[in-house]
Amino acid sequence: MMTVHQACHDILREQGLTTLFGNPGSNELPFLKNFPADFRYILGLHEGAVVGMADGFAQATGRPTLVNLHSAAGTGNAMGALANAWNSHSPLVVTAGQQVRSMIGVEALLTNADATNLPRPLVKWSSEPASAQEVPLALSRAIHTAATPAAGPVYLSVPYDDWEQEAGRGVEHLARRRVELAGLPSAQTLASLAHALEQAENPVLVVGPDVDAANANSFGVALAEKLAMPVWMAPSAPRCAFPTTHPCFRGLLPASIAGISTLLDGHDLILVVGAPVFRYHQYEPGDYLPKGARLISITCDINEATRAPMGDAVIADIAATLQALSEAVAPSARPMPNTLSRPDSAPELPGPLAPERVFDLLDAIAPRDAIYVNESTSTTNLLWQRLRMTEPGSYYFAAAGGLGFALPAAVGIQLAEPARQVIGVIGDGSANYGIQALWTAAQYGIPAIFIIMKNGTYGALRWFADVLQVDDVPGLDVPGLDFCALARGYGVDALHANSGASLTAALEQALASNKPFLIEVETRA
Ligand code: TZD
Ligand code: CA
Repeated sequence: MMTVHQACHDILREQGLTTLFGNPGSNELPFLKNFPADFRYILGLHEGAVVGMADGFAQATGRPTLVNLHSAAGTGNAMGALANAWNSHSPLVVTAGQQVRSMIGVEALLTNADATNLPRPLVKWSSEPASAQEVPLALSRAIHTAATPAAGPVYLSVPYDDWEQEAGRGVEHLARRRVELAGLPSAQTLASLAHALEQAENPVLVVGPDVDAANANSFGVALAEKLAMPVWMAPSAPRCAFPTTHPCFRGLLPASIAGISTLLDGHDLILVVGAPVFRYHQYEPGDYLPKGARLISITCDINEATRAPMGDAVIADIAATLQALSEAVAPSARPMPNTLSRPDSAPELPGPLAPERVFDLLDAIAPRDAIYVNESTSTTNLLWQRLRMTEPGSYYFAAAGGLGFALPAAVGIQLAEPARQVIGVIGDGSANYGIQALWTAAQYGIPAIFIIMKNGTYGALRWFADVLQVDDVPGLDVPGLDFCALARGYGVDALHANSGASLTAALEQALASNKPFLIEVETRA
């Protein structure tokens, strides 16, 4: 006889979900029993950290990734991280243990009452199967739903007495199923896109996170070069989809309605690929588009396509479409844009380091293919100006702006990418929302580097208070934190830096250590 437990483990193995990020409780123990030797369990000490690590891992591998949380309380702790995963199209298969079926009705301790509604609206699909025999089918469906474009988290609640039940007849078909979206636009749609690009006098390309997620960066480069187009990164960028040293690259679009239309003024065609149109942040009303401009977006996400307030959208496979388009368009005779000049290197001044100086030193010393995970909110624009990022998968940021992503995600990404150095650049405010991931890095020997930018304040909120013209707001400073002590408490080596020389020495030591390493650097607010 095959049990539900065996059937589900076969599905997970065949579908390649053998890394499990979790935090267990009693409801989950029967699922975890006899944990197979070819699986690995990555324990996180808080569910926000668990989902943040899994999110990083899922984004870096592009693969559906298994998460196991404890019932309602564990799921609740994970919701902030789930907001980021939902917005980054992360294929997370989140499972949670439920009380035994016969005690759900009386709401025994650790019952996940209304389990399927709890994670909504941050999941594509949510289920608690009606019987034990439907658990394997639900798991299979969960995996394929999570992974199919637009990818995203799904949620599956399983009563813990289901695992030892006998699986239903025919269950063996599930493990080897393949589900794929064949999403190349029709020849007609492609021809009309190519025509629009060729006819435009001054086209501009805006690339977003799903270009990087689809590993389609080189097709974006090919298209930009053929049409000698300037290229901008879509606002509030969660990933870097274009080499920042390329002559066509212009930088990060501002995250406001007026800011974007002002900046793109003069373009008659705006092609947006792999991004929402647009992920605005600060409210600066204005025209959605510059005068005379047409906008076309190519997206894998029907919600992104339909909620955009302007322009046309094509819902399609990002990589296949960008490739086909880059091959279809005739080269333009326009001159190539000039490479942006690099900002002057920041001088060393007395006192805390300027963030610019931190980035200059880091850029000089980090491997060229380093992966940056950023959650230093007030210094994001400076980071983009000063850290060169040329390889696909070089940059990650919380896609919903929910803090607590970067520190855990750095750990998950480093686990997924052992051949590249992951460097988290994290504010002294942000670091506290996912700090427990330091323990996971230490225990599993995951050698990510964490640079804590210690300016003693919620810098981005000070900036926003200025934008909103609000004064005397309480709760914006975070003095009295010792991140070296916190890191050591979790088992991670740490050094404090308060000068260019001490930062460089700490970075050299961290890079050579092949262990997780935290550097607390005093920075200017
Ligand atoms: N809580 C969560 C989960 N997400 C948030 N985005 C916030 C609160 C609000 N918030 C921001 O949007 S930025 C920020 C907060 C508290 C300050 C982060 O401070 P930091 O970085 O020290 O990490 P800077 O560079 O000093 O801004
Ligand atoms: Ca700060």
